[in-house]
Amino acid sequence: MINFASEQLTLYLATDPDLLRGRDLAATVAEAIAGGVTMIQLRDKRADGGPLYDAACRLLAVTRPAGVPLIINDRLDVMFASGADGAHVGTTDLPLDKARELAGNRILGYSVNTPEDLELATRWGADYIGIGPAFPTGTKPDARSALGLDGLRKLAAAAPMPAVAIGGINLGNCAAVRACGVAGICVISALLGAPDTREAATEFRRALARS
Ligand code: 3NM
Repeated sequence: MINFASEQLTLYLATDPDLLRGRDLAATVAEAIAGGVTMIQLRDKRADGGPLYDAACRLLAVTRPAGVPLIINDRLDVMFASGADGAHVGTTDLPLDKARELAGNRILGYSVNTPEDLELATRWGADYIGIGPAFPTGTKPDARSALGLDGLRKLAAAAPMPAVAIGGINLGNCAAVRACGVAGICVISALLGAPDTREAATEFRRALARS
């Protein structure tokens, strides 16, 4: 198990099976890490437990040697079974208080869109929060309303724990997002939709280093 440090949030990749274009998930994640991704979330809302467990084990074979934490979206059972480093829950997933109780000292993230979400994240001790969507996104059909840079800045300033911004983040806006006071950015389509994931990750790290 990998301990949590806020620098691990710098460039956070969440996976999406619909963006793989036939590529192998673990190989793609390895490319992302080679390019500078610092944290991985296995996110597949439609997968059954068995395939998700298999995917988590395959990803751990890549993330562990690199010292990059692997977080499982929603499924704490898959986190425990695979030995992954943590879980991320949203407002319609397993309740945060229960997730915290179960996760123990593993990393626990929570999705925040409102001050009420932040209050819950604080009360139940989320290790980090994902504030979003920052901008409109096509990747999450049920995403809540976009916060924009002002909304993002306000929630990040009020958060006692480190935050990543998520939703519609790309190379063009990542520096402005980072300047809102978040520890990092969480990206799906601008990494997995790019022709070359490694190159895209390298460009994100360069853009963030300049911000
Ligand atoms: N969660 P992309 S937005 C998975 O607001 C997810 O909590 C969000 O994908 C939230 O980088 C989102 O392609 C989708 O916009 C992010």
